Amino acid sequence: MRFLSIQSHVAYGHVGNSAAVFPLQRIGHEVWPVLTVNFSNHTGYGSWGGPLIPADDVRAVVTGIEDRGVLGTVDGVLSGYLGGEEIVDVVIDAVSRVKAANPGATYTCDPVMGNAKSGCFVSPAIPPLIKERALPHADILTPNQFELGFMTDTEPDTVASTLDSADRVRDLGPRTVLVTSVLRPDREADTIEMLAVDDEGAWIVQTPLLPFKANGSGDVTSALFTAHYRETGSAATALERTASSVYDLLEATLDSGERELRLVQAQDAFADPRMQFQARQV
Ligand code: PXL
Repeated sequence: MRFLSIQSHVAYGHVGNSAAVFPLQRIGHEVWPVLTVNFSNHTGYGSWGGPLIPADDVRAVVTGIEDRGVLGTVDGVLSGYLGGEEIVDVVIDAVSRVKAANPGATYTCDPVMGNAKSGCFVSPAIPPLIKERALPHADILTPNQFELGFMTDTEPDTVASTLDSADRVRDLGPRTVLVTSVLRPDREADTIEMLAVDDEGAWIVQTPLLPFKANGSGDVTSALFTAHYRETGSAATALERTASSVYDLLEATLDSGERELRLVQAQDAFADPRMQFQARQV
């Protein structure tokens, strides 16, 4: 498949496209990265160099691809961390142009806003823009539990309330929702879950909770889930493959003692996931 991926680029480390592109390529997909920022490193370090790419420049890259006559061959558009506020409209415009050329193409929106631990880490203008403008165009949405709460004005915590919030957000556009970092109050100790819902049903997968947080893991998760879901049409299979790959990536990162994802070193986990976790229908 071919993905148009509109996300950050960082020179050092792995977030945004610098996290999503290689795993997609490693499992055999073509990726056309469109950059929204060109930073030295992710913002979790507290300082960085390099520019936000002006919205008009991002749009010009999409237009240049369109001028090659190839937009209709795109199977999916991905977006993640948006940088500037105007990028939202550039993404929506790209999605509209791709879908006009290929009605079967999907848009995966990873509504990057923040997480339960750090709170909101994007500009405060961004979350309402994602909710009001991007969400209605999304086919696949990949929020963490915190972002799902923001988009639905709910506070999902249990499996039941998370499913309820996922159904609410599905009424706003995306038929398929992957909720990451599900931390239900009655979970088994030292576990974390992901939950996927589509028109066929809902599934949950549990993995051991590793004692650290690596920036970019959500970007890898959203990309891999999209590719596996588009390839197999099964949310359960996509969930299992994604959990298997991302867990091994995180474990390799933890074992290395490095702060950045060990994306290259753990690459076999993308191409040949061990499938050590089973999804359960809920
Ligand atoms: O992982 C999301 C992300 C994307 N892009 C940039 C980031 C982050 C998170 O830290 O800093 C530039």
